Amino acid sequence: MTLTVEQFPKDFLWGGAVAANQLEGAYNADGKGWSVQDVTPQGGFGPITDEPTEDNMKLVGIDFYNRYKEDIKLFAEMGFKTFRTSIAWSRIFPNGDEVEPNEAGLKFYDDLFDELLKYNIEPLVTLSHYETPLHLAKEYDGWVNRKMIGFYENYVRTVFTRYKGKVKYWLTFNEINSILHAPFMSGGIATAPEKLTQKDLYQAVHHELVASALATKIGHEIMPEAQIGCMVLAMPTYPLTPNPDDVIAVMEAERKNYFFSDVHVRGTYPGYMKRFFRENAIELDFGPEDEELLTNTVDFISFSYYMSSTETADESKREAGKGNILGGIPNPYLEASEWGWQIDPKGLRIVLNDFWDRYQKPLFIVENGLGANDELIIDENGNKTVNDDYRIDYLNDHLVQVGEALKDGVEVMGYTTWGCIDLVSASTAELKKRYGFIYVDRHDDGTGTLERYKKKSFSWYKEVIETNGTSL
Ligand code: BGP
Repeated sequence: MTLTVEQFPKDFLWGGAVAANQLEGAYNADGKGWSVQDVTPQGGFGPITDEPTEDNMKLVGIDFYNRYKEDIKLFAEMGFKTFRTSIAWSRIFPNGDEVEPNEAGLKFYDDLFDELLKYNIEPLVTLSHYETPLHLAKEYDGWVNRKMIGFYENYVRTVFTRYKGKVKYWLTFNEINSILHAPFMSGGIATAPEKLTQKDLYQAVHHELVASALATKIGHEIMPEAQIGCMVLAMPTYPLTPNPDDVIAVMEAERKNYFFSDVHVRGTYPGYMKRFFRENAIELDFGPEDEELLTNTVDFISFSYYMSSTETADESKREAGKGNILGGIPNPYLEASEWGWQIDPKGLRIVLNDFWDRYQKPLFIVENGLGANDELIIDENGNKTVNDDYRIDYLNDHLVQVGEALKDGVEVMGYTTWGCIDLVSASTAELKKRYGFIYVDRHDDGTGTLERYKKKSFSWYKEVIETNGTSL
C-alpha cells in the first residue's frame, strides 16, 4: 500500500463558470424569447416588471453573445481545461412550449462549443440556470405544473441530440435546492411566495427531480459517453452551541439540502422527507412512472460553495438580514464579504468530506468565488488593471482546503471559479458585484465601453493551473 498522495490529479478540470443570462446579453437577438431574468431588474429576485426595462443589466450583460471569441481566448491563455456555461432555454425554445426549436439559437451554441474545443477546453453545460422561458412562468406557473416535465424533456432531447460529440459534461438544474428560497428565479413559479402553498412548492420540487432523472436517462441513451450530474447549493451548517437541540436544528436544516442530492444519488425519497410531508399534511402527486424514473441516478455531484451557515433552536438568536444568505445567525468566528456572505474556506473541506462520506461519488466544485466592488487602476506600465489581492487570498485559501480534502481521500473531478469574467450578479442583478479574473468596463447605470482588462488574479490563476495546484 502506498501512502503517497498526489494532491491534484493529472486530469483535474480547472476552469471557470458562468451562466448564459448573466453575461450573454442579446436578450432578444436571433429569435430568443424572454426568460424570467429579462423581467428582473436591479434589486434581485423582484419585483418583476411586465416587460424588460432599461435598467435590467442582463439585457446587455457583458455582450458575451458577440464577444465570446475574445473572452474564450483569454480563458485559454489562463490554461482553462473546462468552461461551465448554460444554454439559455429561451434561445432554443423562445416560449418553451413549442415543438420545433429555433435554429439560430442552436447555431449560437454550436459555434460557442466549437470555439472552446478549438482550445481543448471541455464545455460543462448547465441545462437550466435560472432561465425558465417567461411564457412558461406566466402560462403554467413554472414547475408547479407537471407539463413542465414534457417541455423540459423536449428541450434537453433537442440539445443532447445536437451537441452530442461536443459536450460530455452536463448539469441538469443549477442549485436545484434554491427553488425553496427563490421560487420565481429558480423554478419559474409566478405565484407570489406569500401565496405559494407548501404543497405546490414541493410539487414543483418533485417535478424538477423527475425531470432531472429523465434528462439523465435520455442523456445516457443519446450519449453513452456523457457524464451527467446534479448541481446543488452546498452550505455546511454549524450548531451555534453544543446544545443537542441546536445540533438537531442543524440536522433539520441540512436535510433540506441533502434531500435533493439524496434523490439524485440514491434514486428514491429519503425517510426524513416522507416524515416531513406526513407531518405537514403535504400529499404529493406522483405520476405512475415517477418512482421508476427517479432510479436514473447521476454520475457525479456538482455544487456551488460560497459560505457556511449557523443554526440554533433558539429563535431569539435569529437576526434578520444578518449571518448568511439562508441563515440569519452570524458565526462569530468568520469574516464576511462586502455583501455579508461569511467567508469560510475550511467549510469547503467539510462539505467535500460530507458528500464523499455520504455517497462515494465523484464531486465537482462548479462555483466558488468572491464578489467584490473592484477598482480599475492604471499600473506602472500604463495598463488598466485591478489589484485584487483579496480575491487571490479567497481563492487560494479555498483551494488549499480542496487540497486537504484530496489528501483525505475525497474524489474531486474539477474546480470552476464562479464568474471567471465579470458578469451580472444573480442575487442583486448588479454588475458592481464582480467575481472575474477579467474586468469588464460596464456599470450599473448602463455606461462603459465593455472593454476587457486582466486583473492581478488572472496571472495568479494561470500559474495555479500551469503548476496543477502546486503553486498554492
Ligand atoms: C449562485 C448562482 C450563480 C451566481 C452565484 C453568485 O447562487 O448559481 O448564478 O450568480 O451564486 O451569486 P451572486 O451573483 O448573487 O453574487
